[in-house]
Amino acid sequence: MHLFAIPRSLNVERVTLALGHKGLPVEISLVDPKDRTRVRKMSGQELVPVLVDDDNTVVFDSPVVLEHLERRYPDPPLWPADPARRAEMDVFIDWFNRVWKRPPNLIADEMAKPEPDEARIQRLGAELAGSLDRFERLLHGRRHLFGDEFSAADCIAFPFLQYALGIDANDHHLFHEVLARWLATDRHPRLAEWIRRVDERPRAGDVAVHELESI
Ligand SMILES: N[C@@H](CCC(=O)N[C@@H](CS)C(=O)NCC(=O)O)C(=O)O
Repeated sequence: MHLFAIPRSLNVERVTLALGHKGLPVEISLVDPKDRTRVRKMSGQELVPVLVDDDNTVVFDSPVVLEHLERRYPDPPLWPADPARRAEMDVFIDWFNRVWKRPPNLIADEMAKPEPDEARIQRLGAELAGSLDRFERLLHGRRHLFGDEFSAADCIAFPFLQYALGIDANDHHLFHEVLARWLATDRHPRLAEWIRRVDERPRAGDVAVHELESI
């Protein structure tokens, strides 16, 4: 199995967490962020992660990659077996991607403008910061977002929410700086515990990394 990635991609981290959970070996190839030719040729689009499975099936878009892994390698699971619980998790994943991610994306877009609208940034930032209470409540009395077990919901949310506990000094990605600025908190102890817990999990990143030249 082969995973195409760029360094520090949060959507790639979703997949490496899922692969780590399932104990699946993968080779990771770092793509030059400025040259997407190979990714486009392989998948018909330019974004990573792109997974090429052992039978050469090509899958992209992180939630779709997670679903593919679950279908093909169901054990250990990332979704609940019960159809209703499973649908609830899908609703969460959809909300996270379509609703939760909007404010930080809009803030980053605004900040990249020559004259950013500071009032708009503040408004969106307050919305982003306000979302933390909801995650704190989701973790009430359970170890992960949808229960005691680690799940697809944790894979989807963790790479983004981890910035509530700070940012690596070498991470200068604007979107990540936006997350770190607005999510910083010392008032969400369950969330902080969850971030530390998930951060200890295995990720499929310790495997051979091939630089662009070698793929
Ligand atoms: N919906 C896609 C989004 C993928 C995406 O935005 N990937 C980013 C990296 S996290 C990317 O390739 N961005 C293009 C770039 O940075 O030039 C997913 O969840 O996989």
